Amino acid sequence: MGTPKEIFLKDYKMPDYYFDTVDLKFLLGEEKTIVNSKITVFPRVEGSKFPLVLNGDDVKLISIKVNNEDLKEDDYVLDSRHLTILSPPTGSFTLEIVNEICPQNNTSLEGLYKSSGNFCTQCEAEGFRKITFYQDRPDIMAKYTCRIEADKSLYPVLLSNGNLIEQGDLEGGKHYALWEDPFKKPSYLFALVAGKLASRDDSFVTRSGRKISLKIWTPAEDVPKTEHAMYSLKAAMKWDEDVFGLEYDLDLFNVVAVPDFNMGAMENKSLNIFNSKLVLASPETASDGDYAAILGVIGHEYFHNWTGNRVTCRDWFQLSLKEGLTVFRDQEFSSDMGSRAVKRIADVSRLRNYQFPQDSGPMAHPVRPHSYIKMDNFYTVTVYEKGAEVVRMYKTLLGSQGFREGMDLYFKRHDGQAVTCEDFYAAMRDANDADFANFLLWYSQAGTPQVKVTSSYNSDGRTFTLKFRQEVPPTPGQAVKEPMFIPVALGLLDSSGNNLGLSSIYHDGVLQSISDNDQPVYSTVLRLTKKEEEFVFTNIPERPVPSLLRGYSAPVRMETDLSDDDLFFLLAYDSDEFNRWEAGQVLARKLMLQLVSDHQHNKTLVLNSKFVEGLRSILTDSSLDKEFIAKAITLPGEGEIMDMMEVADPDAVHAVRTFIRKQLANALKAEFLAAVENNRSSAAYVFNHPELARRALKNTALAYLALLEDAETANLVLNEYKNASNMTDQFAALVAIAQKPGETRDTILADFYAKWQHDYLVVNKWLALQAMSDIPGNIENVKNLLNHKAFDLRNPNKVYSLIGGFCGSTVNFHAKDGSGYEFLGEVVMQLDKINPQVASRMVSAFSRWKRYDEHRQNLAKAQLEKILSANGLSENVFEIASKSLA
Ligand code: 0A1
Ligand code: ZN
Repeated sequence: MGTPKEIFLKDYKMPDYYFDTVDLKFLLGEEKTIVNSKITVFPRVEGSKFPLVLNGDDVKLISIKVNNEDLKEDDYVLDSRHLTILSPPTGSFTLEIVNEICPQNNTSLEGLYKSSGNFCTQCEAEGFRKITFYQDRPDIMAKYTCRIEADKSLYPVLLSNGNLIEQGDLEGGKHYALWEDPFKKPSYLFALVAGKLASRDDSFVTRSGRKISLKIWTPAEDVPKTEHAMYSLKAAMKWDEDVFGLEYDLDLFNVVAVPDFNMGAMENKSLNIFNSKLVLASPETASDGDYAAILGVIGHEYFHNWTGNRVTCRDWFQLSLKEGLTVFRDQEFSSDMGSRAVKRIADVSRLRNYQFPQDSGPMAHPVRPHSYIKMDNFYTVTVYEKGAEVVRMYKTLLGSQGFREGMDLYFKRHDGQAVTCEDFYAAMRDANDADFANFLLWYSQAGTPQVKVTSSYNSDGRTFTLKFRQEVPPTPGQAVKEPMFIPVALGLLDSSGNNLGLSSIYHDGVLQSISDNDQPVYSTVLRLTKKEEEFVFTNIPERPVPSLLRGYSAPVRMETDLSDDDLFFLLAYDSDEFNRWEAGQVLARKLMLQLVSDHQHNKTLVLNSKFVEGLRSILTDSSLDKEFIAKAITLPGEGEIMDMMEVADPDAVHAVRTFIRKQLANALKAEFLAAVENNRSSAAYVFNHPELARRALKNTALAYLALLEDAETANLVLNEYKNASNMTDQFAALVAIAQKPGETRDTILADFYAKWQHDYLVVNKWLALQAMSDIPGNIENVKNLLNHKAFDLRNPNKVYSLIGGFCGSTVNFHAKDGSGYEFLGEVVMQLDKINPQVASRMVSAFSRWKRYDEHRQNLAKAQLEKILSANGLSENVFEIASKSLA
C-alpha cells in the first residue's frame, strides 16, 4: 500500500457521466454471490468524450458489456480500486457488468455481508463499491430495481428498497423477489436484506389519508421486543407531518434489526437497517436510556427520508447538510416527546464531553471538512452534533415560523437533488430576507469559539453594559481565524429573580428598539459579529444579573464575570431552566478545578458549604421536574474537567470528583434517602416522562448513597437490586454496587451474568460496566473478559462495550505504568485486520495524548508509532493515528 491519498473539497468536479436507471440482480449463494448490474448511462455534456471511471473494492469482474456487446480486454483498465472504460460511446448507452463477491468473508461490515446467518448491506459512505463497479458518489442519483434470488428455506425473506413488484418460486428450492424504487437515489442508500426474519406489522395513515404499511423485522423470538420501536416510528411520522408538513412518500416502510452493525442505524430508502440495540427493548431488558435512544434514532432515520434522501448531499464534505439537520430534527422530536429542558441539557453535555475535546485536538475539523483520507472517519460529533447546533442557530435567529419557511423553501428548490451547505443557507436566508453576516464561517472554521463577557451597571444613566470579546483558537491547518457570527440569547434578572422588561439597546452607537409592538420583551438575542463588541441596555432600574446564552444559543465556551453569588442566584431563580442547570455546572466546574489544584498541592480538600446548600435546595424543590433535579445534582464529567486543564491529570480529577460525591452523599443523606423512598417505580413499567423522571431521580440518589460506608445504605442498595422490576432500576442498582470493590460487587456481578447470559444486549451492558470501572488494577479483569465466551472481536457492539468502555475509564486507561495504552495498542492492531472502521474508532482514544503529562505522552506516542509501523494497516487507522502524531 502506498501512502493513502487525501481528497479535497476544493477539487470537487461534476461527474462526466450520469446514470439514469440501475437494474441489479443478486444470486445469493453460500460461497459467493453473483451480481449483475445493468445501468443506463448518459454524458453530462452531450457529445463529450471521456473515459468512464467506476469504483470497485474487492469485487471480481466476470464480464462487461456496452450496448449489449462484450468489451475487449484493451477497451478497459482494471486496477485494485477502479474499472475504467476507456472510450465509451458518445451519447447515452447501456453498461452491463457481472461480478462476484464473497459476503461470507466480509468482516468489515460494509458492502454486502452476513450477520447471524442473514445477508445485509451497509453502503454509506463508500460501501456500494464493495458490491459492484459503480460511480460510487452521492451526486449520481438513479432509479433502481433489484431482483434477489436465494435459497427459499435459508432466506425466506428477501427485501430491498421501494415496492415489491414481483415474487415467486424457482427451481432447486430457490425463490426470488423483484423490488422497484420509484425515487432517484444515490448508491449509498441502496439496501438488501435476505434471511430468516419475522415482522411486527402495523400501519400509519398519513394526513392526506394514505395508509402506509409498517414492518419491523427481527429474528422471530425478538418480535415482542419491537413494540417501542413501532410506537416510536409512528410518533415520528406524525411529528414530521405536524412540525414540518412532511409526509411519507411510499406505501411501505421497513426496518430491519441486525446484531452486527458498525454504527447505530442507516436510513436506506424505505429499508432502514438498525443495530439491534437501537430497536429491541422490553422493560425487563432495556433501560430508560435505551428506550430514549430508540425513540431518537428511529426518529432520526425516519426523518432522513426528507433530509438526506429526497434532498441529498452533492459530495461527502457536505455530510452535515443531512446529518446536522437530521440530528437537530431528532433532538426537537425527542424534546417534544419528553422534557425540552432536560433534552437540551443532555445534548449540551454530550457536545461538551465529546465534541469540545475533538475541536481542540489533532482531529479538529470544520462542520464541513476540507479534506479526508477515509470518509468513514468523518462521521464525527463535529459533523453531527456541532452541525445540529449550527442548524439550531438558524432557528434561534429566525424564530420557529421563519425557520419553517426556510425549510419549505429548501424542499421546494431542491427536492430530488444532491446539494451543498450553501444551498441550505441560501434557502434560510432567502425565505426570510435575512442578513446572516458571516454565518457561513460556522461551516468552514474549526475550533470552539471562546467568548469573554464583562458587565457593568451605571445607576445614574440606568444603563447596563455587556462587553463581549471572542477568540477562535487555532486548529490543524487553520492558524488564524475570523470572528464568528454568534447569537447570544439572554435575559436580565431583577433582584427578586424576575426577568426585567427590555425595550432598547445601544449598539455601535445606534439606539435600537427591541420592544415588540411597543411592549418590552423579557428576553432577546444579541448578534455578535466582531472580535470585540459592546451592547448597552437602557432604562434598567437596578443592577441586574444577566442570564447569558440562554438555552445554549451558540456552540461556544463562554466565560463571564459573574460572581459565585450571581451564579447561585441564577441557579435558584432563572426562568430559563437550561441556564439554571448551567449556573450549577459553572459553579461545579470552578469548584472542581480549584480542588484539583489543591489535590495536586497536597492540600486537604474542603467542600464549599454554599455549594452543598445550593444542591440541597434543588433536591428538595418539589416544583421542579424530577429529571431536571437528577441532572442538576450530577457533577460535570471527568472528561469535561480534564478538557479545561492546562495538563490533564486523570488521577487528580478522579480523586476530586469522588471526594465531592462522597461529601455530598454524607451531607445530603436524608434527602437522598427520601428521594429513593418517594420515587420507587410503580408496578408496571411505563416509558413516559413523569415515570422515567422519578426513576432518574431515585437512581441518581441511589448512586450517591452507595458511596457511604454504613450497613444501612449498603442494604438499601442491595435490596433495590433484588427487588427491581425493570432493567432501569436493576442496572442502576448494579452500577451503584459496582462502584466499590469487594465481595458484594463480585457476587452481584456474577448473579447478573447468570440471570442474563442468554440476552446479548444485556450482556453487553454487563461488559461495559466492568470495562469502565475505575477500580485500581481493573485492566486484568478487562483482559480476562477478552477471553470470556460472551466477547467476540468481530461484533462491533461488544468491542464498543468492552474496549470502548475501558478507554472511557479515567484511571485505568491512563494508568501510569502504560498498561492501558499498551492494551489498546494491541487490540487496535488485531481489530484492524477484521474491521477497520471499528479499529479506527478505538484508536481515536489516543488522539488526545498531548493533553497529558510528559510521561503519559511518551507512552501513548510509542503505541501510536507502533500501530503506524504495522504491516497492511488500513487507511482508516492510518488517518487517525498519523493525524494524532502530527
Ligand atoms: N447515516 C447514518 C449513519 C451511518 C453512517 C455510516 C455507516 O457506515 C459507515 C452507517 C451508518 C445515520 O446518520 O444514521
Ligand atoms: Zn443520520
